[in-house]
Amino acid sequence: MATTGFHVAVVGATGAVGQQMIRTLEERNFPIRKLTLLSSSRSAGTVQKFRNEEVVVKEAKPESFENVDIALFSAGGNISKLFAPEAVKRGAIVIDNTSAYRMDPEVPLVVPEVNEEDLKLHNGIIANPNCSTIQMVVALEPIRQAFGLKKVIVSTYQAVSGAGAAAIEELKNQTRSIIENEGFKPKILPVKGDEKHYQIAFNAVPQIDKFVENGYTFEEMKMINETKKIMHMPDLKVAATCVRLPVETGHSESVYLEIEKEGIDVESIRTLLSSADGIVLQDNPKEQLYPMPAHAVGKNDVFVGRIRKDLDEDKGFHMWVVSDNLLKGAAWNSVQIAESLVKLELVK
Ligand code: NAP
Ligand code: 3JN
Repeated sequence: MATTGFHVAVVGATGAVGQQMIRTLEERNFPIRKLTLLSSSRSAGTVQKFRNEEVVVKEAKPESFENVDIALFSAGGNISKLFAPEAVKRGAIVIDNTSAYRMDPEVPLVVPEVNEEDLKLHNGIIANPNCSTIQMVVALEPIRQAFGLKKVIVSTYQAVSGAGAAAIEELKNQTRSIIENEGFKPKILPVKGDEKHYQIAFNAVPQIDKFVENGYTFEEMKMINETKKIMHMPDLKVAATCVRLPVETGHSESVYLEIEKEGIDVESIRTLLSSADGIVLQDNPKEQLYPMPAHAVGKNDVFVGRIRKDLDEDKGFHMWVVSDNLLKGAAWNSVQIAESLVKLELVK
């Protein structure tokens, strides 16, 4: 390990997101002098490779955060509630991937392409938004800046990796069982620990996270509330329907948006998005060019295509937005926040 740089801790290091965090820190060559990997007692003692060195995973405890500069959390909201204050008390800046602090007015909720400046307001904890929110706001922000934004209606097509390592196994095992004509019992999806579980292989399930009393799911309410907070638009009209598909990784979204300005054509939106930070435009119907999750896996960008003007509403547009939910939706956005903290000299 290097002798200069930061002491970074990853909480939930053995999970689907944590594994991507370790890989992303390595790929980005983030300045690290010490890496602490934390999990529950179940995975404590296992070994992870980082920069050709072996790092032993330890059980997360309050004292694990002594001398840590930056702690990346992705072990669920309860673990963040338990340990993030312990990390901050010991001088660390926490970048939290869970929903535990996202709507706390004292906690910035940050997507660097949209609201990097909000990092300056942090009090020790910075929240990473939900994966579905992140890719959508990256695509919306350049449009909002140029033409204003009035309304957003989104339907998502979400990959199983968003529900963790066990959900990926469930999709693979069910697919195999169905092809081999063997019986199977759904155990994890749509919500781990819930009463009912449904087949995900060769299916589409219109439930991600539990239901709220208003008939929406928590995932849908996260998209609605987080979008307003990140974009500083409390009055933005947002509606969401979130659906789980039998895709391993890569969330897709059909986004309908209404802008403020009149008379804008599709080409103007294409031009805008083609040079926007973090976006790759893939939009050429004649050549059947459009984004797809299988092509987005392993990439940090948000891919946008199928941009069309609504046939009835002059200010209405449709677009298709795809991104790797474990990277820009989670690990990369968190490491990007850490890079922004270094750039803005908010961590020393
Ligand atoms: P996962 O694959 O199930 O992994 C869970 C991780 O949490 C494992 O490393 C697990 O360690 C660890 N963990 C569990 N209990 C713990 C404890 N008591 N103390 C310390 N670590 C503990 O789940 P995942 O998909 O990586 O997601 C993890 C969390 O990240 C989610 O619950 C969610 O809050 C957040 N997340 C956010 C987004 C987003 O949209 N930004 C997307 C996905 C997930 P063991 O190996 O020891 O069990
Ligand atoms: O299901 C997905 O595609 C994204 C899931 C995210 C998630 C899963 C479990 C708990 C979250 C999240 O980040 O919103 C949480 C949570 O922390 O509430």
